[in-house]
Amino acid sequence: MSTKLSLFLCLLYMLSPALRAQTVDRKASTETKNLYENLRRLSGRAVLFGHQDDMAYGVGWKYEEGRSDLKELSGEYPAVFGWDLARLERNESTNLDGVPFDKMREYIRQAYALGAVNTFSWHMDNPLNGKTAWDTTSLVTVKEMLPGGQVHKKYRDWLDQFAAFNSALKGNDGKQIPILFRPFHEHSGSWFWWGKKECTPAEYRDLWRFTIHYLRDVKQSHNLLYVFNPSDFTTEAEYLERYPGNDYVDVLSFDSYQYGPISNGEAFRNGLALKLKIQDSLAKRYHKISAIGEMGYVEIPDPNWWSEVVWKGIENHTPAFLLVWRNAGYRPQEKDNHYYAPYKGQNSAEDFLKMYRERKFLLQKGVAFLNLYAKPKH
Ligand code: BMA
Repeated sequence: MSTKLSLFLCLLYMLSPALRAQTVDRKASTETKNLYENLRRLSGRAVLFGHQDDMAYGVGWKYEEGRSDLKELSGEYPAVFGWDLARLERNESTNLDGVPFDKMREYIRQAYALGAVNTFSWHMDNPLNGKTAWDTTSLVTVKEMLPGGQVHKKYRDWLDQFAAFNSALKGNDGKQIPILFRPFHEHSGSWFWWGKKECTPAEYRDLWRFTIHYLRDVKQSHNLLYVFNPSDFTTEAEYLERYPGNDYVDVLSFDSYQYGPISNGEAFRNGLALKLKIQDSLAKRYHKISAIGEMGYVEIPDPNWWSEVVWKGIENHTPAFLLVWRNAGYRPQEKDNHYYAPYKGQNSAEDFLKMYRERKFLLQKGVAFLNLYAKPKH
């Protein structure tokens, strides 16, 4: 082999992982591309710990500057902050859980300034009948949102609203804040209008692709990484049933909750491990990030849940992050206690701290040190 040819092959080999692992948006901002590459490289080395609405409220408090249940327990904010955009499409000033969008914007800025990651879900209303995300009475909503459909224009208007909110998300450094966007989540279940029984796989994929095309190419939003997110699955084929293709997904994720008694922990742990095994192997093959979009056990009654159930389900796998759902606390309407992250004095708090101290879970200071928005170091 000539020296030139071997040099060329050598260069190609060195470049190929970077070339194969491209963001859905080739024009994504530098910070967005860096975040993607850093999360990819982190997989298997650390699990970033995330929490929905962390700065907004917790168990027994709401909108108190500087507070966070996780910070009061561990001294640190989470590494990943989840926010939900439902009601943005209604032009309302607060989201479905009462978080004012103005405040949300500030929290997102703060999280970015702290070096943490922001992710969006969107429990979007049913555009066909104006009911909520949980309305499953119509089997044609997704079809009617596609080009030529009855509510296609309405959907474009909603995406315009999304893009306007999103484009105002600028950091103190003047840069557009990168966001992991997880639309139409838990699609392998049938509790949202975009669910498994509510639309066909082809309709789901078309809606996904249209959404990306519109945000990326029409609205020129270049700060988004796209997160695919089924809930239950037990085989690779099931996982991929509604997969829109490698050109449309940056992060592979799923949602998984433990329900019922503590003794269900073993089944939950095994389920977690199986899902991660399937997803990690795809992520490796497709050069994507693997993550857990949502996870939790309401009220965390198991004092060893983090070490014995969650960590044991994860330890042989490579999710880059996990996110636990919101700490709403007591909900008068539902008359239940609704929280998923441990807080000071909570039943599982010591066990969580143990995992945190062993660096199994990384919180805000850990990610600040890694500098996820800068060019990857190694
Ligand atoms: C659910 C619950 C609801 C909430 C919704 C969207 O799991 O937490 O109370 O409205 O998520 O955040």
